[in-house]
Amino acid sequence: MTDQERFPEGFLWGAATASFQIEGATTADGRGPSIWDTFADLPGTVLGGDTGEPADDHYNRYPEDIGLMRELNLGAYRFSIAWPRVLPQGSGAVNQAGIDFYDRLVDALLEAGLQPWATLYHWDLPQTLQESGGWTDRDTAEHFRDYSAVVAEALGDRVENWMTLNEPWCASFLGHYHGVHAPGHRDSVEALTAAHHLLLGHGLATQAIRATGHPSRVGMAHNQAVIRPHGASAADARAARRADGVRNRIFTDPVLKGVYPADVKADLAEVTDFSFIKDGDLETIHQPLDFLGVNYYTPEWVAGSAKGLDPATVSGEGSAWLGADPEEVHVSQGLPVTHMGWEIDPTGLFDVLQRLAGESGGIDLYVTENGCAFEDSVADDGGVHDPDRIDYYESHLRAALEAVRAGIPLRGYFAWSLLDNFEWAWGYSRRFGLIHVDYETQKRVVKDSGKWYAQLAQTSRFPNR
Ligand code: IFM
Repeated sequence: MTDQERFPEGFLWGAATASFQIEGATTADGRGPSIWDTFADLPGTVLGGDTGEPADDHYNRYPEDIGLMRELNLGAYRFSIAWPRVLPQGSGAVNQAGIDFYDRLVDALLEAGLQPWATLYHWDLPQTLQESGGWTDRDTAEHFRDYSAVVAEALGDRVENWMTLNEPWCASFLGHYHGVHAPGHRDSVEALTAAHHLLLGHGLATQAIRATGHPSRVGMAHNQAVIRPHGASAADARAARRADGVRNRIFTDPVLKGVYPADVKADLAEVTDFSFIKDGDLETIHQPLDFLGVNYYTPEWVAGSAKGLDPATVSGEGSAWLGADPEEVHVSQGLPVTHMGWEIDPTGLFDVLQRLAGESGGIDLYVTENGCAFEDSVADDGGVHDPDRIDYYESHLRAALEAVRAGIPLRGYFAWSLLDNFEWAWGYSRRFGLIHVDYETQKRVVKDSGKWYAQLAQTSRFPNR
């Protein structure tokens, strides 16, 4: 193996999770309900009627989980803070017991030699705030700033790396347009309004973290979609431009450039007049960032119309993305898929890193999520043998290494996920972990992919297989 096969000195190896997906203990120690508790309780929203209980009972088992992180040789752990643990009503009275949990977690991580990387919003909005409109209500952005200030004040002496939002596209569009995530609404204007207020919240929270005076690096974790035209026609190119606008540039242009893209505003002129954007908002949103997180799983191919395509490959007719023309569709390419049905194409990871490196002006990039679900089970020998997941990780990490060699400032990689967990509308049926969790007994088993990742994290070289 040549040195070309080695990640650079100091490259950060981590794994990621999110509060609602792993913590369980949804009523412990004064935690208030979140929109995901409410949504999951509604019939037909989550596969199998699964809820945030028991998840991985990480709230009680975090010491064991940190032991496993050490076994995996991780240098960093990305987790999210549950807003309703800290402020059960979303604003107002702070629940000290909620802060205490994250205090204990952060202390234990540092003691184990792991850097804590905290995300402030990974979708568990306090239910009380939803009752006054949630992210469609401008005040929610200000409540998010206040909550961020409380957390950054409490943990900022030990947490240096902060992500304000995780995947604002999911929180706004899956939650308010497609209706498959909490709060489960289907309304274009709501979705666009929520997206703007999330971005405003990001800007305000960034200022609040910095105002604590603790040394901090602030970023955001984007699921920048890799949108590719299916064919060479002008209609496919137009569909790709439009989908890219509403999936990506509507988030990255305000954050990185302080503007909304003109073509997106024109495309959506019949949907909204954008009057939710107030004077000064774009300046607030456009805060200088210390890094950008990239969450990547799969590319998407789009076409201007389904005419002439195999119907079995086409999806999303009528509503492929917010603002899509009725004929515009997604087209699958027949590549191997994960248990999510997502096509596997590591070249998308290189492409997204290259693009964001160009757009973000040279700030550090981190892959803040990348990984795959497969149908794992514990074998008779007690192990979990998941060669497909190792293939997925290896191919994507080779793309990441190619990006590093091309001069892209990629500084680290967080596998999604540390543990099998609650995969939102798919409940516990989709397993993304490097560590298998038996939800009945809470027994953890490091999968073969976890052992493979542990070797990579130790040596920064691809293990022999
Ligand atoms: O599980 C999710 C995570 O919460 C956000 N990014 C995508 C993952 C896999 O779907």
